[in-house]
Amino acid sequence: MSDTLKRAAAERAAQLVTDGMRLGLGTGSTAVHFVAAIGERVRGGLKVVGVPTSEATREQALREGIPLTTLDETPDLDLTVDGADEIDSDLRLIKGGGGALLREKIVASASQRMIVIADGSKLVTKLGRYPLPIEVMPFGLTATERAIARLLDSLSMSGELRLRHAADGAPYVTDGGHFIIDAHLERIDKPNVLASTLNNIPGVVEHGLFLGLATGAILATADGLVELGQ
Ligand code: ABF
Repeated sequence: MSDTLKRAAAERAAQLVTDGMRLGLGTGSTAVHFVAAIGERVRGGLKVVGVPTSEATREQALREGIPLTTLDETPDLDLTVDGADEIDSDLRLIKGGGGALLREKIVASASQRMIVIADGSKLVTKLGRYPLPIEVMPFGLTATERAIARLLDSLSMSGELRLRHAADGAPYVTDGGHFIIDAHLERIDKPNVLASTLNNIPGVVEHGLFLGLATGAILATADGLVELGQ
């Protein structure tokens, strides 16, 4: 059921793509359907170029025959379509459960529009139940983790910080060669304050709070598609 909903949202987003668009191609099990739908349209004659947000998406896009570019060649994108782990009614997001948050944020920031595609279960009234991914430098890991804990304390927030591990038990390593600390916060009352202060910690590379980046969302529910923004 959930995969059917993800596909429905992705296929609706693919209909918004027109000839000549420079696309950001998202990552994750919902974005996979978007990349597949764009691949099908490209094979039918659609002319677009895409910037993938992960190595996994790059490989899929190549298999689909989607022409790829980079942000160095094409620094301004028209539209990014990507999934999310949580979205609120103000289009604020938690992303990074799939580990690609850094490239996802760089690509979304280079895009005029960003549309989130998800099944309706991702819509929340308050962000934070989903653990917030924080991408950190391996160098100084423990010091960075302590700095994050001190910051949370100063914001009167509590929650466990857990280093993400891969299936083989080793620390999970992102496409950029960094680690991820998942912050189990349960609720984030002031996302703007948390986002900006996290970015002030030197060992923090990026975090999964995407604020002011999404311009629209397509959420698939059992009752049909819900579209927010544009
Ligand atoms: C990417 O994939 C990530 O930012 C997010 O963690 C995940 C979305 O999950 P799903 O696989 O459910 O689409 O968009």
